[in-house]
Parts: sequence; C-alpha cells; structure tokens
Amino acid sequence: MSSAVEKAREVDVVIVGAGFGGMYALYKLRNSGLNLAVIEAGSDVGGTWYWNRYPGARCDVPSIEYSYSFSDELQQEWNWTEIMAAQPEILSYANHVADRFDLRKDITFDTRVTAAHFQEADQRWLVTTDSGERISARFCIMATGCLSVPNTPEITGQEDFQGPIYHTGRWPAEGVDFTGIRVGLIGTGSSGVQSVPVLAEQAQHLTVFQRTPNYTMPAGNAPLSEEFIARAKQDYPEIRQQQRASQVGIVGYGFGFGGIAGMEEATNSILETTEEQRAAALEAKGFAAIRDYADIQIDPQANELGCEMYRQQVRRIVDDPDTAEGLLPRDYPLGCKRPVIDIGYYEAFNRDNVTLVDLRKGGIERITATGVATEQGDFEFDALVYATGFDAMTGALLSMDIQGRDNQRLSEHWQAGPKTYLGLQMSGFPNLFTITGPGSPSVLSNMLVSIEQHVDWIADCINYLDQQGLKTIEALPEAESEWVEHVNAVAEGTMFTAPSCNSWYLGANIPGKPRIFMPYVGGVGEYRRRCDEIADNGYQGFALG
Ligand code: FAD
Ligand code: N01
Repeated sequence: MSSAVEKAREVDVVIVGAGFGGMYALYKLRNSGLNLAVIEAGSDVGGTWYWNRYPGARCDVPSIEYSYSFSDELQQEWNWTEIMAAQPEILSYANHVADRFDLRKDITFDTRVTAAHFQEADQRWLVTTDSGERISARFCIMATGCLSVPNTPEITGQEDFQGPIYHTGRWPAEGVDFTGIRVGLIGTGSSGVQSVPVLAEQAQHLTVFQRTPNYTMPAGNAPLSEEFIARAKQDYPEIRQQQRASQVGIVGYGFGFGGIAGMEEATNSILETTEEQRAAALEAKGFAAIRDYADIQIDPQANELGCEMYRQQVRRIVDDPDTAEGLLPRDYPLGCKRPVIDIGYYEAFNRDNVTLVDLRKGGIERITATGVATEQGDFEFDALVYATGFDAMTGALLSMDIQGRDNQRLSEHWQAGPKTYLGLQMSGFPNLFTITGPGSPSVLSNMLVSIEQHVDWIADCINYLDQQGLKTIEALPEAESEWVEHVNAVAEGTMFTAPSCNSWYLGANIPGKPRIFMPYVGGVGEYRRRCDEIADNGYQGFALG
C-alpha cells in the first residue's frame, strides 16, 4: 500500500474528463503555468460527441454559437457547414481543437477515475484510476459531464435477446449498418426523436416503443452559406457578448435557452387569444406559433391551451389518426422537460416501415430472444436500440468514490439530492470543483458558454489563491444551503417543477433518485454576475485557508 502511495504522480491540478469542459480547463490552466493531468475514460477527446454517434445525432444550438470563444483564431479558422452541426462535424471540431492546442499530451485516455480522496495531512486530493495509477493534486476539477452516464433500464429478459443491443449514448465508433434489418427502438426523448427518421430510412422496419410522448419542434436546420459564415465571424465579438449576458427567461415554451445570442423572449399571452386567433397562428407558423406565448411556462391554464395547439399540429402532420393519438403528449405540461427538436420526426410515422407502440396502452413485459413482449402483443426485430437517456447531472460524480474532509462521501452529502454552492463546489470538499455542476445554469444553457464561464472562474480562483499564498478554498455550509434554497425558489411555479412533470432535470428518470430540480433557472447572465460579484468580494461564501 505504502509503495503505491509513494508512486503517486504529483500535479497541481487533476482534471477528470476530456469533453469540451475538460479540454478547455486543460488549455486554460496550462496557460496559467500549472502542471496538469487529465484522465478520460474514452479513447479520445470530445466527451458527448465521442460517445453519442447514433444516427441523427446533432446539436440543437446554432453551431456558430455551440463553439469555443476563447480563441479568436480558432473561431475565425473553423467553418461550420450547417446551422446545427451533426455529431461527426462536432467531433471533428473537438479533434481540431485538441490538435491545434496540443492537448492530448496531457491526457491519459482509456482510463477511468474510480476514487478521489481529500488528504487532510497535506491538503491534497489523491485520485485513483482503474489502471491503478495514483495522482496527488492540489486541485481536482470534475469535468465529467452532465449527460455522460447512460441509463439502461433493467428490462427482464434482456440477456435472452439474440441480436445486437445498442445504447445511443455508447454508440460503436465504427457505426452500425441497419440496412435490410428490423430494428426496435425504446425511448422517445431527444436521442430517440433524432434517431427515428434516420433509422426509418435505413431499416427494413422500425418499431418505436414509446412510454411517454414528447413535445418536439422542427429544428429548422439548413446548410450555412459562405456569406452567413463570413458575417458571423465578423460579428463574433457581439455574439459572444450577447451569449454571456443572456438570460434563460422563464417565458414561452422553450423558455429562451440561456447563452444564445439574440434569443427573443416571448411577450404575448395565450390566455388573451381567441380560438380563431390560435388556429390562424398555427396555420401561419406551425409549431413555432406556440413559442410566441410568454405565459405557457408559468400558468397551467395557458399551458393547456399551448398543449392543445401542439396536439392539433401533430394531428395535421400524422396521417393515421390512431398513430397521431398515440403520439400526443397528454399528462404533463409543455416546457417541463428539455425542449426536443427534430428533423422529420412526425413525418417518419407516415412511412409504411415505421410502427409506433404506444406503451400507455400496455407496457413492456419482457425482452425475448426475438424482440419485445408487451401487454398489447409481441413485436419482433433483429437489433434493439436503447434511447433511454442518462443518469443526468449527478451520475458521473456519484459513480466515483469521492471523499472530502473527515472521509465524508459525496454520496452521503448528496443523499437527499445534490447540494452545491453555485454548482461549483460542495461544502466539505475543499479544492474540488465541478464544471456545470447541479445548481448552475448548465443544461439549461448553451453548454459551451457555461463551460467557459466555469473554467474561467476556477482559473481566476486558483490564481487568486496562489497570489495570496492560500492553499484551500471551500464552500461554507450556510452559503451552500442558501444557494440551494435560491435555486429551488427560482424554479418554483414554473412548469419545470409542476407536480405532473417527471423530467431528468428532477432526477425522475432514475428509480430511487431524489426528486430535486437540479439546474439553475435564474439566467446565464444573472448567474455570471453573481459568480463575479462573489469573487470580487474575496470569494464570499467560501472559506479560504
Ligand atoms: P462531456 O462531454 O459529457 O464529457 C465528460 C467526459 O468525462 C466524458 O468523455 C467521459 O467519458 C468522461 N468521464 C466521466 N466520468 C469519468 C471518470 N470517472 N473517469 C474518466 N473520465 C470520465 N448541449 C448544448 O449546449 N447544446 C447541444 O446542442 C447539445 N446537444 C447534445 C446532444 C447530445 C446527444 C447529448 C448527450 C448532449 C448534448 N448537449 C448539448 C449537452 C453536452 O453534454 C454538452 O454540450 C457538452 O458537450 C458537455 O461537455 P462536458 O465536457 O461538460 O461533458
Ligand atoms: O434521454 P431522455 P435522451 N421503458 O431521458 C424512455 C441531451 N440530448 O437521451 O419519458 C420504456 O430524454 C423515456 O420514457 P419516459 C438533451 O439534453 C440532446 O433522449 O421515462 N421507455 C424517454 O422517452 C436531452 O434532454 C440532443 O417515460 C423508457 C427516453 O427513454 C438529454 O440529452 C440529442 C424506459 C429517454 O429520454 C437526454 O436525452 C440527444 C423504459 N424502461 C440528447 N426507460 C439534442 O438534440 C427510459 N425510457 C441536442
């Protein structure tokens, strides 16, 4: 044991994860002159975009904006080809960044961090990996991702299935050819909704098992023209400024995503419209009409009117009335879950080779050798795809054995749900930072904007400690409690926390996970202002040692 401890590699900072968060943290802290180690479970950089290679995967934030802002040379030299880039292009971008800034030399790939223990004696973190390596670091940055631990539900009989089983969040790098075979797909969240139209094109037959229909809107994707790209490159200073100052704004369905420039807030009230006006709006704008109403996100009656508009629009697109009924969300409000966008999702159900199995009429009983047995009959296929989501926001952190002061485990600290100060730190876990942790705008924002803000704040914080000759920074329990209260308070009364809402934001997709609203809904701009103010006031709410 002692010889293993002797072997610990000493660095200033250990970063766990080499997605966009870990990559930028590495770049930024290396430039501050710190000595670093990055540990990544995957075989290369890219995180989300390394793992999620399923057919149809793409971002839902304009690519011009879903990109790093830290290097003007980088944003000037890279050319996005579509409004919302597909996964291969985003992964190429991640690889380009890694090459350009020579990031890989500090990253250990194919290695998983299994434990991180705070050592009182030398006030350092001892990080252990599954390859047996030990790293001793002054600071530990968890860039482990909010959506990096796939959720594979335990369905009886899974081991009996004779064909291959895939998870959208762990897609084989070499791709999968579904030509001429029958495919079953479980799950209709963003991943399922993106996959369906592409799988329908490829497969001989696609059977979609849907437990809860989703609200999804057309992505409006298109190729980018050279003129558009040239103008965006010129406008980048203004675009970046607007992203950083943007508010999430609890208005309208889709709630105006934080961290996107020029996102217009809805101002109209649906409650003040007549049935005829709503019908005319649908006629003119389709689903997009629903985004115009500000009260949908905060008023249940307004929400139901929005839902009815939504249902009417689905019925217009889907030819078969029974299938259309099966695709209609009914039991939860519009805006409670993360908005889903799609390219031809509903249209795919007009194809002869696509079958919807509405599990509300009878659930899955078991997986069999040849398919799925449900209470409404058996369905056969050759390959099965789980699009069943993630143990979001806390999954990656809790899958490691993280122990802070007095050997307190993070799993104990978070027994009743995640508690953080600013989504950046937990009390009792000095010098350990989380990138886009629970309690920060995180998944309610353009994540690249939030990642850069967190990394910049942490880098400034470490510089400050070094300049002041301080060793540790640690969130105070009272600051943490107040922040948790604030995070809950701003989400209260919105559709995010409606009693009928069962979203992964609330942990409701994982059996036994405490129900607590995890991201911060108070706005990217306001959040940044608070973080900066706290730092300017000598890191208020933190104990510096
Ligand atoms: P990740 O990209 O998840 O990277 C975390 C890395 O940490 C992973 O590579 C993982 O292997 C590694 N890791 C985790 N635990 C360990 C461990 N114990 N040891 C070693 N390594 C570990 N966000 C948007 O803003 N816009 C979008 O359009 C968008 N589209 C998305 C589409 C999909 C399909 C998914 C799943 C997510 C999407 N997101 C989007 C969210 C996306 O996760 C973020 O935008 C961003 O990529 C997160 O980067 P990250 O570095 O924080 O985390
Ligand atoms: O996962 P999800 P996802 N039997 O949790 C179903 C980001 N993302 O991977 O709702 C049957 O949303 C489950 O049903 P139910 C984005 O942030 C972005 O799709 O629990 N079904 C649901 O339908 C997104 O929100 C993009 O009843 C089961 C589905 O599986 C997040 O990642 C693209 C089941 C899971 O949906 C997660 O999206 C992709 C069971 N036992 C992902 N268990 C973009 O477009 C689960 N389900 C940018």
